[in-house]
Amino acid sequence: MGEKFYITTAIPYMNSKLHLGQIYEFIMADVVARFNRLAGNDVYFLTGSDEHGQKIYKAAQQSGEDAQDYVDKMVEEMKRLLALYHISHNGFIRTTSQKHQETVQHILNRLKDNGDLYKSKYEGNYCTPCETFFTDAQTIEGKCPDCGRETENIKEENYFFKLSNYQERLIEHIEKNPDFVIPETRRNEVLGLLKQGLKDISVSRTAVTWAVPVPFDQKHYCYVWVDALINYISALGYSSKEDHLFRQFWPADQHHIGKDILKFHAIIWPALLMSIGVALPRHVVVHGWILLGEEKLSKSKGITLDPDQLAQDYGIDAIRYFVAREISFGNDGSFTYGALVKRYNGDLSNDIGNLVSRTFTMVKKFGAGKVPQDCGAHGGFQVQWEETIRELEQYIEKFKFAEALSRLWEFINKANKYIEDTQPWVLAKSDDAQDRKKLDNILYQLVESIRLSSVALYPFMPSLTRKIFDQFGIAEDTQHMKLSEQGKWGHYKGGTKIGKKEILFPRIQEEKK
Ligand code: ME8
Repeated sequence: MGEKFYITTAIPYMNSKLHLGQIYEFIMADVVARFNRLAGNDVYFLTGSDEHGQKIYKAAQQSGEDAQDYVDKMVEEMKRLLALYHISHNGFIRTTSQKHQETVQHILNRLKDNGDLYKSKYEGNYCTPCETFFTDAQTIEGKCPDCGRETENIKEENYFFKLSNYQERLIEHIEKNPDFVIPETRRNEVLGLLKQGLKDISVSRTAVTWAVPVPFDQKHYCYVWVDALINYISALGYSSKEDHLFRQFWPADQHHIGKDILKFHAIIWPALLMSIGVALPRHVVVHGWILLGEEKLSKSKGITLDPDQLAQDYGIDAIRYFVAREISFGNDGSFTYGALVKRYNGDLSNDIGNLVSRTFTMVKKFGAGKVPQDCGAHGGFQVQWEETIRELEQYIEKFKFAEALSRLWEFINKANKYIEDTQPWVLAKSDDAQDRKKLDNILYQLVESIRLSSVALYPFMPSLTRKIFDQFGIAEDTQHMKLSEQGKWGHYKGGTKIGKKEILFPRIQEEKK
């Protein structure tokens, strides 16, 4: 039996349709979640929606809707996109849910009882798009240092959280747990911030009422970031009677987030947890940004990065593959159609697509539509597979997704070369029984190589695996595969009747305009 594995994504703001940057985070967390299931771990994958605060309230007002109706609709839209992109989350937490709000109130009470809250005047700046407070010194000509937009000058009485009290303990924790923040560059960034010194932070607002009410002061509403961070434990039932998930899965093994929200996850969140006496998450895994580069300007030419359009034009598998293969995880990466088409036509259509297609055709022609039985003579392929999967697992553990895929492609292309080298069509012409045996063995090994590649690809392209299995008549339940069984050479014995041929990745003739 494997280990428990709790993985979360950030919960996106529900003020607009999900964009590719947010979807990128879901895809990569999904790859990790699916890989852990394949490895036999007991996975709980959480995502959800950040629904409170000024930004969302404004968006609802602008669309002339009641805020709750507005977020209800946005959440449905988000869930539709999660399903479209094959995100396999186990839980979905909404910050406007009763359960979540009760936990937020419980925690505010706890912080107050601990003496970690005090009331004071806040005078400074607020960036609504980032939902962040900035001092005058932090702003750049009055603009937000993070997003460059105008900030609002605010003067309010707020409750403050004594973040400054946690500075030393946070430094100690990060120094003792060097992989608390991954990658190292982000860890150093956090340590830098901590060593500069921490200021106490506002955790309530009076001017923003689309928020969780502070239980001990009617005039105050919880600051949206404190509200949002708590999702990671409210979703598991922390502070409620139904807390079995919390007991089973907390602490989180991985919080996946983008680089812009590092401070909230690596400083504020752990400090809040320390204050309420809850264990800290094991790793905060930080990815870079998807940059649209100059193509962002090409909307007028009809180029769009709309997730629905991308799905329609290239298919979900190809988009998932592309971001995992092309972007060096942890760094920023450009999304360009040129690179997408190149990967699509090269890696997908040419390499794996052709391997499947040629093998299918040969099984149909030379094997009378039936995959030959495993005869036990596996030669070098078995060893190569074992090396491939071992290295692939190591890469994934280190979040080196591009390298993992590149390593798998070496194996796939060895299978392609095996066809050239063994020339099954020559053997097929021979009447010799030995040649027939050889041919059968070649075909079996090709199908087994394809099947195993499909198992390893399942976390990246779950629907591709199903399609490939169907073509070769493999009735495996893809959702419940384990590397220790289905990932072993020879697990499949052959003898299945092939299904219908389907071109997996029809070539794209030219760059989409
Ligand atoms: O920050 N490339 O929500 P959000 C890659 N509600 N990742 C990107 C990206 C891009 N271009 N743009 C955004 C929030 N992201 C809060 C989170 S969690 C308790 C509360 C990532 O909708 C971003 O870094 O602005 C974040 O991890 C996630 O998408 C949601 O961003």
